[in-house]
Amino acid sequence: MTPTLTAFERSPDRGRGLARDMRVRWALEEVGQPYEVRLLSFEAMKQPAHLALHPFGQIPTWQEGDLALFESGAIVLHIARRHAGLLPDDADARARAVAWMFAALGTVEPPIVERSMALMLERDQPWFEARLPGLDERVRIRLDQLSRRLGEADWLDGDFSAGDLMMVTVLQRLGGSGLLETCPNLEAYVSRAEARPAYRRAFADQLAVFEASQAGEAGGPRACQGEVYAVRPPGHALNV
Ligand SMILES: N[C@@H](CCC(=O)N[C@@H](CS)C(=O)NCC(=O)O)C(=O)O
Repeated sequence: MTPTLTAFERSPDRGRGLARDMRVRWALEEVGQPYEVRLLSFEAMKQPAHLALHPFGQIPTWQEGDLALFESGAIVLHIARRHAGLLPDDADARARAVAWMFAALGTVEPPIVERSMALMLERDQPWFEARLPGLDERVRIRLDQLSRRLGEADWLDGDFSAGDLMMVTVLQRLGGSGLLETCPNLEAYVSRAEARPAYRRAFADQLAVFEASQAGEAGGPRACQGEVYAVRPPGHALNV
């Protein structure tokens, strides 16, 4: 059965591939599995039909027969376990690849998201300028540690794996911040991943969705100085 994932009907990142359906699209392209995409408006994501699939009213979700999943990490892990190409055969190496997935989502992503949410939502606060250096520093610490571990290697642990896929999608969220550039080996790591044919196919597909959404439409999300802003219903923080 062909799986269906959900994605933004009109991604606030303007097709830069930062929305988390990109992780799932990329994983599916890596393992060569076809899929369908159901596009959702921000309003539809908060309706009961979608909340039944995703308790937090977000994308992506995954439906395949009787199985419904949410959380990009869980979905990518599911794909990687079912299909060859994203996890090594050796049991120990497989466990380490999964550890890198968790590291990406649980250790590296939180300070990056905290920083971008502050830029998005707190910029006008009088204390924002004083807060930003601390947010930058927390990101820099993780980047330095990751950079030291990666060293001169192409990938985090042997061949490209779901751990690299997840880590790269997390690091991409630093685009425009100037922080990734402080670690040239991490910058090269991201570029190496982005050159993969599977990544390029997934990127093109999500970009085509955004471009179609823009045809004939005015207003909506806009990008400013590398950070993403979006028109959103009052009281809703829009988490890209
Ligand atoms: N931890 C979740 C995060 C999901 C998430 O933040 N999705 C964003 C798009 S990338 C979203 O749906 N934002 C809209 C909202 O939070 O209302 C995952 O990895 O799937």
